This record gives sequence, structure tokens and C-alpha cells, in this order.
Amino acid sequence: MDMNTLKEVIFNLKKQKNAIIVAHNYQIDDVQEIADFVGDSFYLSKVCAEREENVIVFCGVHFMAESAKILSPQKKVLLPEIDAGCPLADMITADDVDRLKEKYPDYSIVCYINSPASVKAKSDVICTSSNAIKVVRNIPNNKIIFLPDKNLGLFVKKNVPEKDIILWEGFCITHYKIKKEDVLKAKSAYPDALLLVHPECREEVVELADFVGSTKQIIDFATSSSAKEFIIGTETGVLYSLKKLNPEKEFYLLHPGMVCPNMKKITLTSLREALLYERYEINVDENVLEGAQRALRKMLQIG
Ligand code: CIZ
Repeated sequence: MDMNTLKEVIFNLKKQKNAIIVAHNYQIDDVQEIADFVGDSFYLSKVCAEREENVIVFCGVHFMAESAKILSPQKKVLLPEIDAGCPLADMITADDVDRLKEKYPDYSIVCYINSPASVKAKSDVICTSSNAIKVVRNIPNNKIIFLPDKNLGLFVKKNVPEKDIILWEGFCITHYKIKKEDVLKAKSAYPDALLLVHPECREEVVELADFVGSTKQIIDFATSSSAKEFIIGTETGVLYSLKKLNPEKEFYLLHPGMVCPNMKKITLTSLREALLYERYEINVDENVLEGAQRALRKMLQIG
């Protein structure tokens, strides 16, 4: 099937099934182009909860589709590639959380959205990279356990020094591989460019940045900045929106290896098959649904 026919088939199937397609900023360009909504997991989970369509095709990784299902359990949520997981989310289990709670009974648990539903259910509140600082500041307890991304936790710790924050040792394989030497190399290749990085990067990378933020915050920063050149320290998919919104500006990926292999699994062909066969349906264990819903809704309340 040629590209145009494939796009038309997806469009017709979407109408026929009363579905919406949402895509994370890390998806391949073709998928972002055809999606009804593109953004980070915070924005997409809100969109999924607010829309009326019965079927959500979530082009992202497993925990994102799972979060959409938690917030809209009455809807059918489809993940076009069932193996699109997140190694960071798999670095923590519900048993780990139980052990932490036993060891630190007077601490509140703030859990990054990159986590399984069973871990969310045992947490006090969820956060994303857009609102992690705000969430930690807003909960009344000054003693916090931050899960599972250590680098995002370190970034929060620096910005909320008044709180006692215990970190977990998880990391994103795509952001973690970037080191200080890579930054110095990129800066010397593009001396006039501003460096914008994601807080999942190592501390030594974050320290050298002109701006640190989530994908949405990076896009907003570059779009409103008067600067003309930017080095981008996050997954390559974000270049799609950056270039679309800022055709007159130059964007350089901090390192060619900033590619999430899981995010890149979904293609227009798997998207078509997801709609056609209504697969792969994401469900959440009844025993964890309520707890995960409570923690996610608390995040949405904080904003
Ligand atoms: O919050 C998200 O969607 C993630 C995982 C990254 C980002 O900054 O968009």
C-alpha cells in the first residue's frame, strides 16, 4: 500500500471506529503527522480523559497507554505495538515500594508517570517531567521518596532544597547515555546555540544546559526564544514539532544516539492494524485500578 492510501485507510478506519489517535512527542514523524493530538504524557492523558470517542489509539509506550486506561477505564485503549515498553518503568516494582514504605513510614511517595500501574497504585501522587517540581512543592509532607528516575529526582531536589528527598536508582537508557564530553563536543560544534535538555539526562549534562524541561517545555522555550540555534538534549522525535513550529530556526540533536527504540516501534502499518483489528487492548488489573486512579487524579488536581 502506498503512503497516501495508507493514510487514507487510517483516516477512514478512525472515523468508522469513532477513535482518536494520540501520539507522544517521541514518535516517528509520520505517526505524529497523522495523530489528532501530539504532546507529552501529561497533556495526552488529559486529552484522553476529556474526549468523547470510545476508542483511543495511543502511539507511545506501554505505561502511557496504561495511564490513559486508568483515567478512562470505560474506553477501549489500544497500543499498536504490544512490545513498546519502557525500561525505566521496569526498574521499579510494587514490592520495592512496599519495602520502601516499611523502611520510611513517614515519607510520601511521588512517582514519575514512567512506572507500572501497580507502582502508581502504591504511590501518593504521580508527576511528569513537566510538573515534578510543582507536585513535590505542593504536597504538605516535607519527606519525599521520588521514584523511579534518579536524574529527574536530582533535578527536583535542586529546585526544592527545603524538602528531604530520597531517590531511587532508575534511569532512561536513551538520556543516560549522554555524557559531559558529548555536550562539550556539541557546544564547540555549535558555539552560538542554546543547549536545551531533558531532566532525565545525567546531572553533569543538566548542569551545562541553558534550559532544562520536559518535551513540551523544550518546545515552548525554543518557540518563544529570540535565539536562532538550539542543541536539543532529548529524544529525536521532538525535532518534528520544533521544526514545524520554528521553520526559521536551526535544531541540532545533542547526540545521534538519542533515539528511544521502543518509541520507534510504532509505524503507520501497525497503526492501521491497531484500528482494523482493535489491538492491542490495554487493560489494568482491577486490584490496582482504584489506587492508580487516585494517584493520577491527584496529579491532575495539582496541575
Ligand atoms: O512526560 C512525558 O511524556 C515524558 C516521558 C517525557 C516528556 O518530557 O514529554
